[in-house]
Amino acid sequence: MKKLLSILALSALFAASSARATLIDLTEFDQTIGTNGAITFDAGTAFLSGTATLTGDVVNLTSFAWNFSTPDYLPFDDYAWVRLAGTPYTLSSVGSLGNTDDNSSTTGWQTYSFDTPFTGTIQFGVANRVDDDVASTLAVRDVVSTPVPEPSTYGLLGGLVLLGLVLRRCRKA
Ligand SMILES: [Ca+2]
Repeated sequence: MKKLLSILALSALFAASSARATLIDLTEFDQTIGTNGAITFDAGTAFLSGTATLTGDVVNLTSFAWNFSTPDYLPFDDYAWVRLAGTPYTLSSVGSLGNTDDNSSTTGWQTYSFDTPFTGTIQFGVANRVDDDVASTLAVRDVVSTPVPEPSTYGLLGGLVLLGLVLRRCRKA
């Protein structure tokens, strides 16, 4: 009986401590398509092009992957951003990638990791600048969150620990 309880307690402990990372479904985000824009989804990857945004609320976001690609050139300084709780951060731009001879450049897949898991409204976006021609693309995938253990898990764990202590005490008496 005690062995069984120990196993149960260990199982509960494991379940509580190893809160598994989960992927957030980007298709549940709100899409805004502006001028000459489009958003498409391919196996969990969102492709935003032209001028478009993808906005949603996340809980305990730990990381996401992004890739900015552009066939545009200066002074048509298209750019891509992520906005966290209203504060924008530029991911990349035509200017930062630099003009290329073949008019096509890309950051390749990059991982954006949070030191502290982010909870709140997140927006991914890409925009044309100067004119609406020659669409740049921001691709986003692997939007990963780490769920916090549910209160019921803590309750179960606490109950099992208490039961174990009581049984141990009874045995000693
Ligand atoms: Ca452009």
